Amino acid sequence: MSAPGHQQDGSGMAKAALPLRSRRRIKLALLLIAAVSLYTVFYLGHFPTSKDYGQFFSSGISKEGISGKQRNATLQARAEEVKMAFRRGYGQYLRHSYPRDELRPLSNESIDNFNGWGVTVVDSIDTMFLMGLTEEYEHARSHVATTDFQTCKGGVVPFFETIIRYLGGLLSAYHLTEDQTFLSAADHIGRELLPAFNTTWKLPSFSVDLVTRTPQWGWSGRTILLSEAASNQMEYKYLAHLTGHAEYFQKSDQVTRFLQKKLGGYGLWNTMWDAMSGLPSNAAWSIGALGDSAYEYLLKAYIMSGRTEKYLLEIYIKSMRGAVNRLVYLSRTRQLLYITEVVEKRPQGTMQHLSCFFPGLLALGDYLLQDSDFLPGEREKFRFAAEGLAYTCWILYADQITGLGPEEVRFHPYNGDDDYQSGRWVHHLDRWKAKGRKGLPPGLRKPPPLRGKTGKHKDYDYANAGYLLRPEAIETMYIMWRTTGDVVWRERAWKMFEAINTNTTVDGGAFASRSHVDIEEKLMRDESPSYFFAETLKYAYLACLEDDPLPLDQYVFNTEAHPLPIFSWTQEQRERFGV
Ligand code: DMJ
Repeated sequence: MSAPGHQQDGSGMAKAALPLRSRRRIKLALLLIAAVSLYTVFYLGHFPTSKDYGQFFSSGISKEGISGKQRNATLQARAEEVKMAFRRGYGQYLRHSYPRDELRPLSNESIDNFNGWGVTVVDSIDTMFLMGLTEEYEHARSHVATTDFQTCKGGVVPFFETIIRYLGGLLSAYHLTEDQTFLSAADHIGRELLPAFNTTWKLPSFSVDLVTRTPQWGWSGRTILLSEAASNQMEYKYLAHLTGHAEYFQKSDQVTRFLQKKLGGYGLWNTMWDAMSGLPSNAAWSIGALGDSAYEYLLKAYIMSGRTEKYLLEIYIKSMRGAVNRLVYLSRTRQLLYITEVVEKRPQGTMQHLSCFFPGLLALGDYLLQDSDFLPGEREKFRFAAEGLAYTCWILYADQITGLGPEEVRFHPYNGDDDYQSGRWVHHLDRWKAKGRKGLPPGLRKPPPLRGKTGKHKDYDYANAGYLLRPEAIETMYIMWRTTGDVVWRERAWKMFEAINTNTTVDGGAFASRSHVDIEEKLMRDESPSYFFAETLKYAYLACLEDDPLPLDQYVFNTEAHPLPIFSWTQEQRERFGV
């Protein structure tokens, strides 16, 4: 009941009864509530609607706010911009370095770091084909037709890099164009690399001597590096399907059969193995360097060959369980979710750019697999991890002055000092569930970017502040968009491309790695890796296309972003290969 003589407003509040100070306080509180709601909508809650997002990031894209026609025009303009970037950078390579492997963009010199067979050309064929760059494509085709993929300086070629860049590139070029030139070259390279498997445990060696046809070893001595040994199934199995050569299937398959037996109780593999004893030679688990594509190929090879090798699915799920439970942590103040290397059971607190493929892999698994492939509750956990980690990969770009993502950061330990363990995400998630799932799950709160702030605020320091033109983050933005349908990921991919285009272009128009992502000064490195054309620009381009030319239920990308089609073994192949 109100005091007599006091007017009431619509809400029943007696205006006159409130002194000025109280009214100000109420106004302030309302403002605060409005601000908090906005913050929640944009950062903490589920993604903003496309409309909110369009306004907030002034991207000009908004499914609801702009007519389909305008949206198409914007996307087409973006695709054109990516294409121009490709032409410019690749043109510089052709001008200064062709037919050598890669351009040194600052000195305009060249380097033959991958056999001297023109890796930039072969790695880029499918990208130029998808972009409709006829002139560049015709030139690349004649390059393949006239290159001697048998001879190289020193006679020794690295196994893994030759597989993912050359073999992968040629196979996807063959699939897209049906030009026999590419398949013949792929078959030749595939055959020449087979001696790598002639080791005690049939695990491929670091490199192969093409003259003596013997396995050779690299910087790590007689050590098998996990990712390098286990990332050839997609290429060899597709080649086996195309050529009918059982050896391609069997040699590659026996690597994962070996690794299947060695999978530790936690679902993870050590990253280094002694080639003689067949035992681990370190105590490190990693989803970044030395580990990454070994895990990636489990799912992708399983899907690519028509889901026939069920054991791959089994290891994939076990290893994802291991990675999510053992390698994922929360940072101290911003509660960012990150995935780190664990050495002798001790989390290192670091996160590499290379690891940013991982949320995309989880999202792809979620998109392609069935409920029955996961343990109860596991699918949701993997989804949360994908979303939280993908957001961190985005934040690591959005936080920087250049808008580029650093090669490696070290997050601040959850509990101060060296206490990384207490930030183990799975424990926080379990507690959140036990307490009735109030609010957002830990690691999914999505704090805003902190551009221009110090490490203290950002909650991490740089372990390596360079941006090496790598694809993993934009790849994950792309996969998140295609698998969730949420355009916010596509917009993030576009922001990443814009930052790359602006901040890694050097005089003359080539692209170069950058030494520091968070300083204005353009300190560049004299390198322009082929994967930039094969992967980074391909994902940037695909993210601009409404009509997907490579639907994820029909294609899988190898670890160098070469799309390979999902196929079925013939009955005859099944019997002869022992599928
Ligand atoms: C690429 O060559 C491949 O993606 C590989 O699996 C890891 N690193 C580079 C790009 O960063």
